[in-house]
Amino acid sequence: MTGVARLLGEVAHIGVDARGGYARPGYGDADRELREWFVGHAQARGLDVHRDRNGIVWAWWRPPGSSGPAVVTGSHLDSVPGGGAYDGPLGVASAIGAIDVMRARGLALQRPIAIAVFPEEEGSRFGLACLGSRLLAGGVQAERALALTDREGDTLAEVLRRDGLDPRHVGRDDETLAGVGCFVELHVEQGRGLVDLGRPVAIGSSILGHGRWRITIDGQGNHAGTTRMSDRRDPMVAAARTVVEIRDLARGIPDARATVGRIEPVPGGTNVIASRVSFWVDARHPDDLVTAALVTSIRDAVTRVAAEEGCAAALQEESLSPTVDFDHGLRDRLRSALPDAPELGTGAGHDAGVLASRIPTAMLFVRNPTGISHSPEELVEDSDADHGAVALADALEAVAGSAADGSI
Ligand code: HGY
Ligand code: MN
Ligand code: MN
Repeated sequence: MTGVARLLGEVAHIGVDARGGYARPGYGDADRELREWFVGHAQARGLDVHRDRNGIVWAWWRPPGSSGPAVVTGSHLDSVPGGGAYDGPLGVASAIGAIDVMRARGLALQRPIAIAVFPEEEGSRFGLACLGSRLLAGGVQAERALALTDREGDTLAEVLRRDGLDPRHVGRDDETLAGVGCFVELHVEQGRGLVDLGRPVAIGSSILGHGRWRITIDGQGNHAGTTRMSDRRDPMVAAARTVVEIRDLARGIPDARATVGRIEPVPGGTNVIASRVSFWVDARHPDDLVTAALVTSIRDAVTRVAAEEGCAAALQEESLSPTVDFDHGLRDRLRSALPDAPELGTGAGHDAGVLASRIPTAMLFVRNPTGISHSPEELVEDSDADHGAVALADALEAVAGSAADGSI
């Protein structure tokens, strides 16, 4: 009905991860192919498309008579390693579908509408979540961002240059933000809330504060066969013990989450005692002070365990996003447009969460029958994808059309 499933079907072959799901790191070939797919559809609809100095792609629809700051929707196209088909692309495809629905309704909107596609939302390549929206909003200093490196050791500056952007121009962009009245992001639900409620679409209420910390443990690299167990200073053992302690610490704090999903031994040989092990902790809690306290406990634990194993440990913050309560006025407008939609919080971060520090933002979530995300098992039924795009059209119309009183 809205064509969202068909749109997603057009990109299903892009960036397939041989291990299952998708591997679409920011600024990579798959990301670029997806971006071109989006630009093609936007231009085919006569939208005015441009890519800003932070690499965000904007597609503008300025209906006759519309003026003032835009009502913006959109999401991201990059994925985590082994990611699902909907985390990000559903929001972009639904934005295209919503504009098709609104055009078919022949609406006379007061405000222009834009679709924004943000790069490197997952932070899978450079470690900093929501890199594009963070640069736009001034949530990260340009020089810190440009010095970030990927697993190949390429800096963001080098990657941006190869991608046709000038690193000297990245950073906070108040001029672009001045043209944005609000941002409404549609996203696949990354949980079972809507499944349990038996509803297709929800309005977002909040985002759990979350951060990422890199832990490095240094020991003594050596031979697996000639080194007696009593003579070892094995960082892999210290890391393994710490991972279990992190799990136990998080289990002991209601609503806390802590995850170690990535671990990198050096040199990583089967018959080699590692000299160094790096691993990353993703910690989250509704109260930012509790997150901070959990990280302090983790720091203490890894320092103690490393010392017991004859190793040395360091913990470094790589990304931090505070808990976000979405703009109440905007949420009320969405609630008036979608009276049957329940409200749900999310434990997942989003560009809408980062932009909330600068402009009113809101989210819509679409039912995911498996409730699983950041995995190939992430799912949205075609009929729910249609519900989502129509709900997004209703929401955008309520905000853009109701702006006649000048308030957004
Ligand atoms: O990690 C997150 O919460 C989001 O999917 N980037
Ligand atoms: Mn994600
Ligand atoms: Mn996402």
